[in-house]
Parts: sequence; C-alpha cells; structure tokens
Amino acid sequence: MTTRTSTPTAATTDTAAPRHPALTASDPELAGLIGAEERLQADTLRLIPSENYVSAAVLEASGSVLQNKYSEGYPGKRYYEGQQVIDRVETLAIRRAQALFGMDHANVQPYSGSPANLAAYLAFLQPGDTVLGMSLPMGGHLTHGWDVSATGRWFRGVRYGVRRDTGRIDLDEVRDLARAERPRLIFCGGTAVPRTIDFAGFAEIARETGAVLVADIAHIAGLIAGGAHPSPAGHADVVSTTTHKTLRGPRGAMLLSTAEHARAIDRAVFPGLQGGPHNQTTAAIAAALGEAATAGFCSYAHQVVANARTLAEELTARGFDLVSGGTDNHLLLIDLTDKDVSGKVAAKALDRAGIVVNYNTVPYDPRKPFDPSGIRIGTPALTSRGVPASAMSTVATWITAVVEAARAGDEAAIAKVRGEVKDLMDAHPAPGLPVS
Ligand code: DSN
Repeated sequence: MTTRTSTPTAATTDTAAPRHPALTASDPELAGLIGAEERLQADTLRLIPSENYVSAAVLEASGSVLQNKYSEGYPGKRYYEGQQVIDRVETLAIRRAQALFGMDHANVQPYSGSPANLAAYLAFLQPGDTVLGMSLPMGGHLTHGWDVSATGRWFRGVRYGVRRDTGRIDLDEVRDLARAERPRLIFCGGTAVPRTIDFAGFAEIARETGAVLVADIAHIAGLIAGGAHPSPAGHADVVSTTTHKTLRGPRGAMLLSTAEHARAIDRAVFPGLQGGPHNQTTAAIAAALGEAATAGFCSYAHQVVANARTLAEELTARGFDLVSGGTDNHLLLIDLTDKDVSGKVAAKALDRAGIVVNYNTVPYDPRKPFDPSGIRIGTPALTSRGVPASAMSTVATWITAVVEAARAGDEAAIAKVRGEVKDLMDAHPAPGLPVS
C-alpha cells in the first residue's frame, strides 16, 4: 500500500491499492482521483446507453507508448519518419474494421464522433449546402445539422423526426423532405433511437434524390458487429461510428465507406480537419475490433438486446411510458410526464441511488432540454459485467422505487436502493477495473 503525501480528500480516501504506481508516486492527488473514478465505475449501475467498460487489453493499448509518435498522413504516405511500427498498427486496425463491417474502405483516424461527421460534410458539401438529419430532440445528434452545431450554422439543416403516434421514424416523411429539399447529405442513426434503423429504406431515398447516405452507427456499432442489428453495408455510402459505445473500444471514431468515396473521406480527415492521428487510440481500436470479431462478442451483443428488451417489458409492466413502446436495440427512452417528475430530478435521484442515467428530451417534449421530460437508459455496460436478463426485474423495481422517492422526497428509500445496487455490482465485477 502506497502512502500518499497529499491531503486526503473524498476522492482519495477510498482507493485501496496502487493501481498506477508511477502516478501515485509523482502525483498522488491525481492518482487518487483516478482511483476514485475506478471505484465509482465499479460500484454503480451504469445505464447510460453510450457508455461501457473496455477490456484490460484495450486499456493497455490506449495507454501505450504509441502516444509518443507523430504520424501525419496514412500508412506508407507519412510526413514523419519512424513509422515502421505505426504503419503496421494502423493497417491492422483498417483491415479489421473493413472485415468486421464489410465495407471497402476504413479510416480509423477521426478523433471522435463529431470530427468524423464533420469530415463527411467536408468530403461532400460546400458551405450552405443542405443536409437532412434527424432532429436532435427527436433522437438525432448535434452534428446531423442541428442549429447550435457548426453543421447547422455552416450548412442548411433540414430535419425529420418521429411520428407522434408511434414514436418511430416515418420514411414517408423522410422521402417527402428529401424530394422537396434535395439534400446533398442524408444522415440516418442517432443518439436516442430505440428502434432498428432501416438502412435499406434510407438508401432508397438517398439514391432517388441523389444524396450521399451517411449511416451514423455510433450507438449500435457493437450490435452490428455482433450480428444483433442489421448492417448498413451495401446500403450506406459512408458509415460513421465512434468506437467506445456498444463496440467497447477506446474513445475514438472511424469512417467507413464504399471504394468510390475512399479518397474523399481520407482527404477530409487528413489534411482537411485533423493533424496527427492518436496512435495509441488506433492501437486500442485494433484491439477492440479483434475482440469484436469473436464469438464471445456476438453473445455479448445479443445479450445487450435481450437485457434491454426484458428491461423494457419490466418497466412497462410497472407503468412506465417508453417512447415507441419498447426497444429493438440497447436503448430505452422513458417519458416521465405521467410520473409527475422531470427527467432531471429523476436522473439526479437515480444517481444518488448508484444508478447512472442521463436526462433526455422525448419527442415533442414540452419541456426545455436542460430539464426535459425523459431519461435515457441502456444495457451495454451492465451486460459487459455479465448481469443477466433475470436481474432486469430488480433493476426495474429500483428505478420505480427511486422515481417515486424522487417525487416524494424520500431520501431513505434512495439510500436503501444504493446499498442493493452495490451488492449486485459486487457480484458482477467489471472488465478492466481493479476494484469491485
Ligand atoms: N454523447 C453521445 C451519447 O451519449 O449518445 C452522443 O454523441
């Protein structure tokens, strides 16, 4: 046990072992904070659908000496020498991405999802051109042409939503908008879409109207890789994804495309938008893609969906209103309007109970985005811990109790759930974490 020299704080007192010995010696305050985050991730039921636990192997790759190297350019065509190893690492990541997602071309350099999407604009659009994407409060992403994003300020954003009666995307609306507005780019996919994305349907509309179709699969990449969601390959011209959500890799992104668009995509990422790639992230992406090609990952992907469906059933049985009535994937969007509690109040109460979610707008939300009507939850992280479908009834019971406690101001009930959550988490250690 390493003795810390800094003044103990709440964040530094609960780390038991020197997991990061060098950092603990040189900067005990920071080491303590990292230890506290490890403890938090170990002890809480993390239901944010875009979060996960990476493996120890992915953590090692992302913390490797590859971060010491500059590599502007692409394998075989760099602006710096000394690329004997880096070229092989990036080529490995590219090959694995192509094989896993069945696309002609892969660029593994985007720093994260927003730069990846911005690269798609740079590849195909001029400022002022029209982009058709899903409205942010309906489940889309900022970078799909929403006003406050550069993509909505520098381009003309036109939006589709979901039907009020079904909570689902209406492809007739998408087609009508595409015919009327003639976008250069159409985005499908989003951040709060609990239903299967009809890539073939979107592709037909894009082809008819002469648009480039970008499938943003950031949320569902792991499900697609594991065969638990249909693939955009053969439908989308470009596929954009982060690597750290259901795919269970490091914080990073990839752009995949048909051969026709390979050059435009590569030039947009570098030199169009970015400088040197983050080689340690590239290595960790390669590690994650290697893991995602295994039978065990397929089981995980299907279990994510099975857990989400079971949780949806359990919540519905307890009177919760789920947008679209349920889920086909990893994500559930709960409309709390009839619970007399806002999404923010519920999310903060759940956090006090050790259940980590995010508050979220629901379609046609009358409330503001900073205090919306819903919460968004998902099952990737708990599935990575091996929490089975049979536990979803308990999870639903906890959510029910905490939402009621939030309404009634019953902190004792919230504290009781926190203890029970800790017991479940202790029984299912998280990958990559030293503490549990
Ligand atoms: N922030 C991501 C999410 O939570 O869905 C989207 O970029």
